[in-house]
Amino acid sequence: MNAGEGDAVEIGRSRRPIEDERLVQGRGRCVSDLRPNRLAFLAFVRSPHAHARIGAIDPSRAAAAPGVLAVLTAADLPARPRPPSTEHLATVPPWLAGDVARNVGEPIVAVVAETEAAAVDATEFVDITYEPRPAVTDPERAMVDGAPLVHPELGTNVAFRLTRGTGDVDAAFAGADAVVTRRVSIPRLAGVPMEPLGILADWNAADHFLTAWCTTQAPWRVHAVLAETLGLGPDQVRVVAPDVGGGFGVRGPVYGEYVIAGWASRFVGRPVRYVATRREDFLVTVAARETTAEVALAATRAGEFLGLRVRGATNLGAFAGSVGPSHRIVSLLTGAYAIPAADVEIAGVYTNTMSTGAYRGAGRPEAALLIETAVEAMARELGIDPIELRRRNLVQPAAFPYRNALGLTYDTGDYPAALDRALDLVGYSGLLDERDASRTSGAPELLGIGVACYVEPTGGGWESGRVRIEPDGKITAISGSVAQGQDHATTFGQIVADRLGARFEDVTLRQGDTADALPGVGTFGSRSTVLGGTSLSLVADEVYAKGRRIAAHLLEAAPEDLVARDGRFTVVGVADGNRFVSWGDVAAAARSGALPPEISTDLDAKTRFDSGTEAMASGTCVAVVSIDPAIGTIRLRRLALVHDAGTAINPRLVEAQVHGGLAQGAGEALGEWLRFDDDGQLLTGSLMDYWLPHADDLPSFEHASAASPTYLNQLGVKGVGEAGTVAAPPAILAAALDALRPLGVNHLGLPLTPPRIWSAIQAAALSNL
Ligand code: MCN
Repeated sequence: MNAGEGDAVEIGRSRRPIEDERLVQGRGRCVSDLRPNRLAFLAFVRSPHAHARIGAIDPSRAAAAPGVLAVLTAADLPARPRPPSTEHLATVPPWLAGDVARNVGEPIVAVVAETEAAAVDATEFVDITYEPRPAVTDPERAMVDGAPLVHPELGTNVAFRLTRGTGDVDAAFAGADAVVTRRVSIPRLAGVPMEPLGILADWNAADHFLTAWCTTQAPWRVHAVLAETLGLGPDQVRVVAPDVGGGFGVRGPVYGEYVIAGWASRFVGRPVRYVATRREDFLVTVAARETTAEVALAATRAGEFLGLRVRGATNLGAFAGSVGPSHRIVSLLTGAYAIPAADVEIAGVYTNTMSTGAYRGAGRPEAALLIETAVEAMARELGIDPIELRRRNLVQPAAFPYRNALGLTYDTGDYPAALDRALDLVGYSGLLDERDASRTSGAPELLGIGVACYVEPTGGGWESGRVRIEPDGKITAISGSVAQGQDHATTFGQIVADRLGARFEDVTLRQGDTADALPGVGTFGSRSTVLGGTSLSLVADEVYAKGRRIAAHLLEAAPEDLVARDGRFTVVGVADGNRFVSWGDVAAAARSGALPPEISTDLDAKTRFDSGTEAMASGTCVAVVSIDPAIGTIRLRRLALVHDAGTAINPRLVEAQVHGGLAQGAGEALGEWLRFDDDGQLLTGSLMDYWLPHADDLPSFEHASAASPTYLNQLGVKGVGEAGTVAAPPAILAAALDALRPLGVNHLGLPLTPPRIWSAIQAAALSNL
């Protein structure tokens, strides 16, 4: 028996993360810390127009500018291959725009120079003539006949209409006692990782080999695209994700800037680095959310949900190679509730804005906001307490595995228990008294309490893992996952140590480097613990079994009688403290050549794990806000989350993830908003204009666990990375509506900026006259 099977020492332990000290002290190595000899720099001329025909491009003045090594246009690069996608979904951006620019910021010319300043200066000398064309930035307007077409050859701006549903929805609505309908607009967001987009590409002409270090969550994706575009074999490219200052989903795509840097490095025969400025990062990095939908919910008088109908449109920006987060939205719209019939549709629409994609939650927050808004509205309509209404409709523990009306399977959970736990955590009845007092005492601020229940599918696809016992008995674990701050070295080290019965200190994790020759997928979608963790656990078990066989031979015992703990194999029930062999002894024996041939000496194993079905994490969030009705300001007083991550490998890190997610969710609710004017110019393209929450905008978060281990993997783990971003916006919105209830405000949109709140209060006052 290894320690991982029933006698866990590390799993469940709140270890301090081993990577944080280095990162917090600024000793990380990010792309911009890398300065090889003869480093050259890349800068881009980007479209100033949201939509324009590009006329003549004259790079001659730029090419002659001091320090300039090369000026590249679309004509110098190979065409970008279209993904094998269907219908209107094969519109990947060209590496550099050739004849048409489709959004502000689209790269048109790349300049390589001796210094960063020389490269940026030279971009000013590129002469381009543009014929501006009408642009469209709003997806609903883009769907109207006669709207400017982003890709005229498609004849429409609608890239897809994604539908899901089962059950007789018409009958459900016809037979309902109550129907509520709400229009919900989810603002466009930016991911804003601390480190802007960056790449350093280094072509070695002698070896015909390209090495690229980049800010990616998926080095193997970048590897594939670089190899294909540069016409290189897989063994001629190495991609490394060094320390990456935040990914949040928006570092998942393969950005054209990566490819151009690789191309430029080969062209000038020098290492070439590109690091976006913050303003460029706002223009280039995929944006997210921006979905508007009408949601209708039908229920009986007693509050039993009967049916759900949703029609919505999401802004794809100028290009889309897949349906992106929309596939999540359409499968999650029934949320944590048992709704027997549903009929939903989300249209993906092209506009002249930068492309959108996955950002922490990626479809889960959109779905949660839509269903929770409808649930709140229904509670008001029926006059039923919103918590009681939720309780009556939550998927019950006995129903698992549960298949929702949109075709998604939920594995395990106890949603009512999580709800109760969350209410306990905040001392709900006391809070109600405080809220009621704020309504009657003439206090300057109104208090509001909001609750949201959510589900978070985690761990889709496959991931790889490899475990190797080194000659000295130390352990190397290699994962296809790659952390950008999630502390995988700690968590995965804990898993491997337990499964091998080894010391945590003896395990080293390697990840993020394709030179490790372990093809992997990457880190996003709260997948790494479920898939990366489980694959390491499985291979550690395999290595353990081989190691134990060797140890048994050395100890002259039966393998089944051995146990490994703290790096040593001992015979169960034998008190002799000297009768043990360490992993070092096992490794030495394996190399000695002295073992009988029937004993395997290969202490190195790798595997891929695919759980088939995603593990459904879930939970409940409670928010408390206060609003000054005189000026519309809102203050987030409390934010509490009870999350079910199944088995928590490291409860401290689960909580850390919850905190990060809640902060980003609070940002979405309270102020974040990426906005364009009608001409497609970005209005909030700097940190002076794009509001992000500061520490003093946020309360001290509260968190508790509700563990329902999954049967989908041997560790029982579910993910947690996105929980807070899914849960916080609807809870905060519900709290704001609760605060304003005495003033007759029935509907509010995100973000909850003071002018919007104030306007809603004024509108309610006018309609109550
Ligand atoms: N964990 C655990 N036990 C579990 C589940 C998770 O101990 N049962 C802990 C582990 O420390 C694990 C971490 O929580 O390392 C996150 O686990 P998981 O939910 O599997 O998520 P991933 O590791 O796949 O990380 C992705 C997730 C996502 S989708 C976004 S977006 C996000 C997030 O992580 N981006 C982040 N958290 C982030 N945190 C930082 N600092 N930076 C980002 O870019």
